[in-house]
Amino acid sequence: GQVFKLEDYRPSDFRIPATELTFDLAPERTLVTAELTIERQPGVAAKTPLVLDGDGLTLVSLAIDGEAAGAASFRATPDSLTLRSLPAARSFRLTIVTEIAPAENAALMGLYLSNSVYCTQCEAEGFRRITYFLDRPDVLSVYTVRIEADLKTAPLLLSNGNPGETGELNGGRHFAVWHDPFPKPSYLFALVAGDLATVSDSFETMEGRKVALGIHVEHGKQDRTTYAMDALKRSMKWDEERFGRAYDLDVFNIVAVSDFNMGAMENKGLNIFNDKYVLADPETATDTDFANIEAIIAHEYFHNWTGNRITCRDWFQLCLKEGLTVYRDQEFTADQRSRAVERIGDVRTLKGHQFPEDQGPLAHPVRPRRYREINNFYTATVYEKGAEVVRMIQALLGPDLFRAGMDLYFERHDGEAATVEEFVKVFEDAAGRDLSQFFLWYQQAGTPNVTAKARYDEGARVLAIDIEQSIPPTPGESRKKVMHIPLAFGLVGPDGSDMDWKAVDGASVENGVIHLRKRKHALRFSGVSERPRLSLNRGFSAPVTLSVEENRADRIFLARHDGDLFCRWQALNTLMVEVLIAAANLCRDGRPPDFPADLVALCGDIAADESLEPAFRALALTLPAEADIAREMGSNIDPDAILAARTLLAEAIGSAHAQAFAALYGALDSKAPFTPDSGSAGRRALRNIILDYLAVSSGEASLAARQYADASNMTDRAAALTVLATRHGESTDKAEAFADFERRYRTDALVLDKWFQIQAAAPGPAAVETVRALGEHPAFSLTNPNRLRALVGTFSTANQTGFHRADGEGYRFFAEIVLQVEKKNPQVAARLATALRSWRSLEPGRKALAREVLLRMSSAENLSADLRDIVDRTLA
Ligand code: HT7
Ligand code: ZN
Repeated sequence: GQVFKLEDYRPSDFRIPATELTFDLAPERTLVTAELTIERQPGVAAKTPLVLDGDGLTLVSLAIDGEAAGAASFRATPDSLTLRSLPAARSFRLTIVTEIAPAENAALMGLYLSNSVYCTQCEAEGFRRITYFLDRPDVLSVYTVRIEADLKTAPLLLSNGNPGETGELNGGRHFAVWHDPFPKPSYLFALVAGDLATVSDSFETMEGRKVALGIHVEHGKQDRTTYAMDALKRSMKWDEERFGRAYDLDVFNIVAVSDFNMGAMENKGLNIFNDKYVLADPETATDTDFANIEAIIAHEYFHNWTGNRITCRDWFQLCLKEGLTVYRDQEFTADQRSRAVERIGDVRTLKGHQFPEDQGPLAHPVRPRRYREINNFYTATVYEKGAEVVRMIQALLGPDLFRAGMDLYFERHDGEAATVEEFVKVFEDAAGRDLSQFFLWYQQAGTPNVTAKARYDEGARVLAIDIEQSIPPTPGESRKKVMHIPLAFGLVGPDGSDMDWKAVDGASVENGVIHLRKRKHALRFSGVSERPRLSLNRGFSAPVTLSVEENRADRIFLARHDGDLFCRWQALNTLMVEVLIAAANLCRDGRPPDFPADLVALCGDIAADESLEPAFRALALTLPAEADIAREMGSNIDPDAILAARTLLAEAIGSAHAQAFAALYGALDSKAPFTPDSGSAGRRALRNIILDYLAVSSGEASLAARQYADASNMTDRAAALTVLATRHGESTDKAEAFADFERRYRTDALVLDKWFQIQAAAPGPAAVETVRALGEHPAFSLTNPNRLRALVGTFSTANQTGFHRADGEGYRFFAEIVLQVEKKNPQVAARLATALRSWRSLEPGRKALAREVLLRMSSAENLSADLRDIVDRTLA
């Protein structure tokens, strides 16, 4: 396959200032007429050929300036349309008619049918599956779209922009015209046609524009859109207040479809969503579902300015829109909910997804320099680490200069396709700062390691801190440059409050932040009245792996008293990981581990601490996941030993506090009607983690069974079912609850996904057989990405002992499925396959078995570019 390189970027020789599309929709044969106004760029020779992108297209006809093109004047293949003899005039019109079959499109890219609804997905390169075009993000065009379809089966006709003329046609057909005045790249084009129910609302912008809002869902699901609509209006308001950005069209539409490769898509004025991220009510959605809906609705809406009004010059700049927009949606959630809890959640996601990526064979910079398949670069590094880099810019500049930089970005680049250099330049210009060393965060892959050691000189009242950074090698980058790493910090005194200090080397310390710009720093702080505890990387100010040489007692102290709640959580989490690694090593040797009493006591105190919000307590009490423990171990991983250690620690904590936990469980029982607000969700989260401790320490299934039966909402019901699945192996309570859930929700695919998911995550060697059997369930489907992710995605990413079963059966089953899926939907198959990325960290037996299946996949016939790219890089 071809390798695309950042350094090879060249602007296009042609522009397409206007695009008029007519869709004559039919499932098996849709005709697409594209009338393109093409303009040669100044200085480009008239003999320069025009090469348009295609992907699997059939050309029906081609005309230039209204005249049918002679066969000798062009060459059409499924993948390109080349015109060699073009009119001498700078500007001319092309009329291209192509024929496509939406009903046959299982890749879910381009125009396809989802439950009889026509819909499109064009990012990154799906538009070329609809018509021949300059399908690259720096070619911006003004679109006018006419849709013709059957009136009965497709009464709703939507595209980007504002609505225009509509009317009836012969033969039971009708049409609608849409016009989007904002020039946009082809990846933001969208069309929807089908029979959907519409929920309407409105929003008045700060500029006085009255915007008609529509959410379109399957008939009968209208009541499940209340939360999404509310989240949309809150997002619109927040972007005005926080960033001064108002919406710019007369309508904003959201459509929910059930077959979708990712979460959602920010098409201009017409966001298309995976229905999982729109539909929610207390009976069918968990608190996590509500939170995801709020975040994704916000994320796609925020793209209107960061992605659509200012788009990317090329796909290497993907983080320009994605990292920035994730940062914006994280800030939105922090303002809507609890900032500390949101930050801890975001860091858990980063460490759980991005750190393993950055530390394995698929590592790449936030702005990659090369790719074979762009679909494989919608990664945690581009999105989540990309957001961390923006967060660091805001930390370096402070809120006011950051806002000034953002204002300058919108002012300078509105309507353009921009680069990461241009983005960073606005902050340099707004703040008068040099960010050239900082820019390495975009260019170098790998998670920096930072080590720190503090020494206190009582006589001199001086604290000395030695800090060192190193960045491990990553694929294709063996030598790393020294980065600019901002570490927020505090010195915590004996009473738990922050102490005063004075930096002796003022150059590296500014506003409570240590700026590492060299490999090694020896810092000194004077005027420190007593021996402090060092609270470092507060709020996770830099996405690094930090090891502070300190004694356990200091860490326990920080876990109890650090004024920075993120660091308090981090200290406790680090203590747990250390203890669990030691315990896993003992379990592996068949020796019983022992858990330190101070840590067990601390967990009880946190559970009982009413001064802490319940959501924080729930996060603190959540033991590091098996995969987190594995990542911290780094090598020679035996998932069975890790599971054993984790279960024993849960038992130890649960038994030590059995009475107090039972009382807390009772006290948190709410009879009030369900509300999805973060305070109520936090109380449910705490109660459900306590249920897990009570279950594992008592071995009694009755409590979880009762909660399952009495549950008045899906959060409590699913939590009880999870406890039954993970803590009560073969009980009849468990069997009955699972049977009941299936009966209740068998016709509701999104809810039944939870049933697939919970079973797929249940640990132990039998999981492979369970998952294999569930693959035969009538509600399961290999072609629906949500079903596939619920069952196979969960099994491979959230079931360490099942997937990594010692005999390799988990891997073999997984490879079978990936190869089947790949034939229809390569993009989803490739994403699933990344579950094997950390195979080199496994113990030798599993490592050899994992390598075997990777090699088997690699030698499969006709491997798609998507899967080939992932498998080759994973094995390299
Ligand atoms: N920008 C969107 C990415 C996306 C996507 C990419 C490739 C293939 C299918 C896709 N669906 C959505 C979503 C976002 O980040 O907002
Ligand atoms: Zn996005």
